[in-house]
Amino acid sequence: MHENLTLYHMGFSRSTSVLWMLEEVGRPYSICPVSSIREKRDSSYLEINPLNKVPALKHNGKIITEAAAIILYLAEVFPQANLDIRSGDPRRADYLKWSFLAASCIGPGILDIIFERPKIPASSAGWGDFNELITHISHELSKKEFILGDQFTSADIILASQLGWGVMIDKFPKTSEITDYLRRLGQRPARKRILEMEEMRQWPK
Ligand SMILES: N[C@@H](CCC(=O)N[C@@H](CS)C(=O)NCC(=O)O)C(=O)O
Repeated sequence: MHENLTLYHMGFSRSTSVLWMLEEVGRPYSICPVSSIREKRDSSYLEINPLNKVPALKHNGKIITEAAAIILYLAEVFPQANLDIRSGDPRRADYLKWSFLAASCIGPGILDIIFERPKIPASSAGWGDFNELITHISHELSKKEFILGDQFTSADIILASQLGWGVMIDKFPKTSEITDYLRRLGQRPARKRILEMEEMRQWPK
């Protein structure tokens, strides 16, 4: 069956992670560019995403938003890409943990650093202490090639996309485990294509 996939995309943004996922999935897709300037953005985009945010994906007429949700969705609907960990697999718990932790804790933690927001008490921040979170991730990455072990999954796309923004910032607590992980993933043909398309020269080489 011919799949109809359109990504509403803004370069060098959260939708870059979905672009990477689409390249890994390997099905034909089209890109509908969305202006990064709100005033220049077509108001009809609000029908795609009432929150006026990218990315959004249209798949066979159905819209899905939220970068991490789109990535997990694509992994599930295209099982041939082997990027999903199905229900019943004992690795499923970690697959969900890393996907959600990356989107809901690492991403906002990085934004706090970028905008130099006052530090939230560890008891209130979803990630506790950000340095401890990075130490935990680095420890996990020191033991394996991908976040779930030997298999590259969409959890790596969600996690590495967030860490990739982090390492571009001076104040991010960069570790060799994270840099090595990003370097490894940067060797993937799909990731290489995205790095070129989006001119992401800061990705560790
Ligand atoms: N929670 C959303 C956040 C999306 C988001 O913040 N997108 C930014 C780009 S990185 C955006 O649309 N910025 C343009 C704007 O708000 O006008 C997701 O993870 O997909």
